[in-house]
Amino acid sequence: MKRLPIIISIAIFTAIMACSSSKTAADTEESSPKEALRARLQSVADSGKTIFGMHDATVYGHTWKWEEGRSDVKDVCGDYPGVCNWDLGWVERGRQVELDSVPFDMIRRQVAANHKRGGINTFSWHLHNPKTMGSAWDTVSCVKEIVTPGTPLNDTMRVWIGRAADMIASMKDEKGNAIPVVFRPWHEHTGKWFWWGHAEPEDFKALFRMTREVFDEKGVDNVLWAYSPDRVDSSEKFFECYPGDEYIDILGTDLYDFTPDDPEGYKALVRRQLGYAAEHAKKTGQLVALTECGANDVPNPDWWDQVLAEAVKGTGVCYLTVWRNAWDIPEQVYGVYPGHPAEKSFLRMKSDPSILFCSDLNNY
Ligand code: BMA
Repeated sequence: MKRLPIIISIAIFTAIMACSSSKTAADTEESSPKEALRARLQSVADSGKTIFGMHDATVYGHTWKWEEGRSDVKDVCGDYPGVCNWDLGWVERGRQVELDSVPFDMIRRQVAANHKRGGINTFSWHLHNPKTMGSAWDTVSCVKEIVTPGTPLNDTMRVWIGRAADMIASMKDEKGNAIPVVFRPWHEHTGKWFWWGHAEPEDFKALFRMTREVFDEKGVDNVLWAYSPDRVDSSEKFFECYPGDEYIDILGTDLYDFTPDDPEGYKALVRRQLGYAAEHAKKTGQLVALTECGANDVPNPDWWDQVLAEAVKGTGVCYLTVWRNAWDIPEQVYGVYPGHPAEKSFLRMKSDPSILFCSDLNNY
């Protein structure tokens, strides 16, 4: 074959490379909303920092409700949490409000508002027991039937998961683009308080895989998937019900502080359990998060900066999420509010450069 002059060869080669590299599958992947979210969380983890998050943070608080965009956290420190968690409970039955009475339309608006200001949105799901139509806390066993094809409960659950998928797919920005979110179904399965906590390990894995399958069938792809066992005493237990790396993007864990008189005990618990996740994530490149935590009523006035912020330092956790300041149950306080005895500690945590709030996320 006749040789082309060197300069023409270089030009052709460069043109081919430019063309093909702008269209590779990897590039398309990287520019998807989900991959953009993964990259942001990864860069937070790489910087050794942790985003502070809270459940239902901008729709109600300790003494108020349905003031969209208000936040007890912002009332105290002038900034929003960087992660807002929302719940899908009751979407499975086609309801317009979730189980704590937050309208799904309000959630949609607040997810978009949080996304617009640079915040990250996550979802949990306290869904009904499909066998009894009782609540998530109705522990009548049903998972084996759910994961057995051809059973009525399998059909029901496919419809229910489909409704969750549609709701998540409906999270859009003002231009109509999908907003990437973290979804954390079947949380705290190592505890015995939710019906899915009573499944055999293989059935639990099948339930998780089936959930992803339904999302995939519907083409819902704006989701990073999180796994979040409650406290366990070994790495084996942590991964006993794990559906597999291909199903999970974020290795999370839910750990509440029930021992306010023993701050060292809680810190050790958090570090030990996040260690199980981090050890695995080191091999796979997954993210690690403290997906739910809190101390009800925050009885230790130094808890935020001296216990929580200290517990996550050096663990590689990209975000932590505390539960709600319940509008309907005044004794349920997992965040802060103006005048709370631990307010000063919260402000000290806010000024810790390793704990990020919403406005810090513009750098990620
Ligand atoms: C629980 C409590 C309940 C609430 C549920 C779902 O931990 O806060 O009051 O209904 O979460 O948000």
